[in-house]
Amino acid sequence: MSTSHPFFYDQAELRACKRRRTQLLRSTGKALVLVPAGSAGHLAPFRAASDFYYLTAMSVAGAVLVLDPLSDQKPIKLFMPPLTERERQWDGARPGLEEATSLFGLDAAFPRADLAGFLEAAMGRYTEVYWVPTVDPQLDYLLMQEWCRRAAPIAVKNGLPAALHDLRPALAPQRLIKDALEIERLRRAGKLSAAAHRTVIQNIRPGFDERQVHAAIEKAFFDHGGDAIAFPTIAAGGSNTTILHYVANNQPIADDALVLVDAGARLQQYCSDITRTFPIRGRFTAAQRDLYRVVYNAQQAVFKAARPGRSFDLLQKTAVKVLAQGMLDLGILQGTLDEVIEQERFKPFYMHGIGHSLGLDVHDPTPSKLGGKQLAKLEPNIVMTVEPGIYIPSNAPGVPRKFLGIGVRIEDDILIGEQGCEILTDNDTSPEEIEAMMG
Ligand SMILES: [Mn+2]
Repeated sequence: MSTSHPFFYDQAELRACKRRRTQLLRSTGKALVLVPAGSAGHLAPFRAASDFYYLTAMSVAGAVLVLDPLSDQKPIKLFMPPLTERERQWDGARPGLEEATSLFGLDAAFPRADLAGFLEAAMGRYTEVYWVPTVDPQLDYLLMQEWCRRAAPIAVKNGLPAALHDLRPALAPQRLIKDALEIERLRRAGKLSAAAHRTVIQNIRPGFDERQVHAAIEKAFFDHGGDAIAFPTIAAGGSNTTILHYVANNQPIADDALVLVDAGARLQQYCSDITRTFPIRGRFTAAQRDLYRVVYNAQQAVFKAARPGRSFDLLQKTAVKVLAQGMLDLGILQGTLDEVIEQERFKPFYMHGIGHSLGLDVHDPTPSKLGGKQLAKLEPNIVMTVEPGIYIPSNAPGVPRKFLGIGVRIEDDILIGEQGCEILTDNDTSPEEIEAMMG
């Protein structure tokens, strides 16, 4: 990996951003578009809001990208706080107004202080405005103020105010389908994160507690070239494996317990999301192995089903079928497969979706979640997680005792291709492979 310039990763990404802006302009047409980067917290590492980053490859707090298509000369504008000497001393260098145009290829850059005046003039020329709300409160305020000033009198006269749109549903379908640069980064993020998980599985020994597992996986991410963690690490032992979003990570782990690690590295802004479950002493108990194999089979079935044209819902149904049949075979559920599925009796033990879109965000925008077009069918170049699981609470009634307090999840990241799917996260996770890895 080479980082040729302190302000960006590579030229290809800057060219990709230009294509993304052009593509977005095709859907927003002759509307004004405002995309804020958001503001920085004190001493917290700053990550620009993903919609802003996707369109600029810049991470500058307080910046706002403006697509101003009715402006003949310089339609792609950036408003940003100018880089001061004080900031350079306290926080280090970052792109300034000059670099926004000379390096990042935007048409024009202005101090953030000019944004209010620009909006006052520009809002008179547009009947449609898209923006991303709640990222930059001052931008929300300026926009509302200007909208009220202009629209209120017109609304009173005509009953029709100018339209103000949330940009997110318009950009979400575009971000769902990854471009070549995004796929390349997601591949690398997936590969390094999978290698880090393997390192942890190979090195964890009985006696480790959850804090040490937590530290081990995050160290491994950095050792393998990751830039950051993509989301708070889940390092659970014993019955904590049955808690979906367990993040306390501070308990001892019994010698015969399972360990569940749900963690991923971020690489050049792009996320991976992997879960591995393994026995801390290197050998599954019979009950652990039985549950594990059901989850493993469910994931393999979903990999086979994942291809363009298949519905997202079908992946969920595929997983449920294998998980439910497996739990019937093990005596965890009773009845027929049809009954169990129709009455959703598997839900106390498998209560989440089979996966989610993955990209700049760990949960990348999915159009169905934003009120836009329902994601009915899979398409090439969607990257998503596949994460079936079974979680048997310690107090589950009517379940054979040996399964109580066992949770298993296996999560990998896939790229939908033309024919099927490519697994981005080296899925060497059969019970035999896990045991072999632990030696
Ligand atoms: Mn996930």
